[in-house]
Amino acid sequence: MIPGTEQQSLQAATLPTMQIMTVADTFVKQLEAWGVQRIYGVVGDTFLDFLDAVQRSSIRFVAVKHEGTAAFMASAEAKLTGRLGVCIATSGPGMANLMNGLGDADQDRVPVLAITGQVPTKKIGTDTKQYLDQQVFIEPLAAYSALLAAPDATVELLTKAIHTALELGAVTHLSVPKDLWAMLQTNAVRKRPQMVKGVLEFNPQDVGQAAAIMKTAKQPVVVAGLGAREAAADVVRLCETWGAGLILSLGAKGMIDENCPQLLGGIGKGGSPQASQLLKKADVVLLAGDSWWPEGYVPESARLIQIDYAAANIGTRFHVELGLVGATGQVLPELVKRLAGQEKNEQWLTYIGRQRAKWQAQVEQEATTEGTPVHPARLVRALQNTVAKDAVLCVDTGDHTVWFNRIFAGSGEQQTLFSGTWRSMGFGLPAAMACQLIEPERQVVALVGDGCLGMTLADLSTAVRYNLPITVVVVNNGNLQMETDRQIVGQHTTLGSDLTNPDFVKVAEACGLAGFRVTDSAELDKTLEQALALPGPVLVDVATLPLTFPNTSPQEG
Ligand SMILES: Cc1ncc(C[n+]2csc(CCOP(=O)(O)OP(=O)(O)O)c2C)c(N)n1
Repeated sequence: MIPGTEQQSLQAATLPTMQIMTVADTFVKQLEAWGVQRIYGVVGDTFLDFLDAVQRSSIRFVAVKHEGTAAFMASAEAKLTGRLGVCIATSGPGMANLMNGLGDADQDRVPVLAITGQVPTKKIGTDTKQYLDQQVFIEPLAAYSALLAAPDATVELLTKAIHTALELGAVTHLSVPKDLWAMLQTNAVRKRPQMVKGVLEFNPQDVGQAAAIMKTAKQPVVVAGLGAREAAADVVRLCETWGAGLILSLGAKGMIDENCPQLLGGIGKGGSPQASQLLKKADVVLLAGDSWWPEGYVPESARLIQIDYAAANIGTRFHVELGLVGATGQVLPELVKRLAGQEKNEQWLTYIGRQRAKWQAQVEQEATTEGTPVHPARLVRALQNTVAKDAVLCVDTGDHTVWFNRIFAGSGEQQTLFSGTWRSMGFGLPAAMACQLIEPERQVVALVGDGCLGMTLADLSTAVRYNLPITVVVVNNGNLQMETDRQIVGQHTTLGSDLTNPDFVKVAEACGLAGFRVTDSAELDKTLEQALALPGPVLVDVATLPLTFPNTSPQEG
């Protein structure tokens, strides 16, 4: 149907009411049917009818200051809950602003639906203001994108977009021309299908093949990633049974109690040198739910086994001898069963213990460095001392991320959210706001650099608007330190990487947050405790040393 031509005949009075609704109401009811509770966005004239429908529904529209914030919030919601995150923007510039947050969702493979208003149908393809071929624009980031071209396609397109996002862990996108929202359509909203998924039964021979490789190991190592979050206890059990060292990738930070005796920290820039040395010596490495491995850290001669729920993730970045496609929670217990009772290499375990002691001594030394300004490691230690055992930590992108990764010893119950693969600045504040909206009772902390906060500063007032008691901790070193490090190590100028910052405490107070400033490590723990105990949003600006991160290499990302 050409939009508009049959609308007059679709009078609600003459047709069954169940079947006749505006596109906007149908859209909203279909989102409700899939359990969507929040939509993040910035108002635009291309979806005002949609907002009216949201107002009539159970869904909350979360109005933010920048569409990038909206997309990061949707991505963070998906990262925290595994459910669909939804964001909305207007055509042209609104959509362009969304893209950074969508990049984050895409690369961290979480389900996000982006909705964008489009110019009126009769203007599509013309030179009209704010027109953009949205499907072409979003193509590299979205697993599915479509333009709603007729009211009766609403239910089918939206179901496909939601379903695809959830099944693939991907970004999907729908464009809706502004004139379509108010039109009537005739299809009933579809209930979310109940999904009964078969339990993956591994052929015993195939699991046996993995166990056989593992039994050849004299120096085994497990690398666990975010994909093993649900199976953290199984990861530890496997390491015990197999006598393996344990290394966590960045996304898995906080997933396992750091008192685990075989845990040697992380790999990559924020990791421990001991973990890298361990990997160099490893003869068999099992990757559990981890497809991220920084270049230069992949052992050349070890035999690699990778467990991942998606076959597409296996062996894409490094050579894998055997891939096991399935949930870590299903595969790991099978491996534990097959390795039970096998003799462990005590020498290897002693070596792991020694390396762990060395690593812990180094961390201890850095984390207890006192003084003014504050050492970034000391700041991370203060956070570790003061945050709740089940806190959510939203960590932004910069040297503060790698200090966090290096120093923070989690309880195993905390959840840490990063812009893991996209590595965008400006993730921390939006992510913390989304997490606090979703879990109002839980303690939520954002750890952000001064450069990162500068990118999202306007949205401090969003935390006030929704009375979100988040604590924003600013690592204020006056620099885009991660890039300054690379400039210095690569013998470049430091052009452009110094920052001209406002007084963050004054800005916070002007926005309605409580503000604290810390310049000396002696005040740190006490101030954080005070800030964390406040019932409303608070910012703690910590003056930190502009240190070049240890072992920075000019190439490493
Ligand atoms: C949106 C975006 N722009 C630029 C970069 C490149 N970049 C990575 S880290 C970084 C510096 C971050 O500075 P800051 O927030 O002050 O944190 P610090 O490194 O000082 O801890 C920059 C510019 C990026 N990752 N994302």
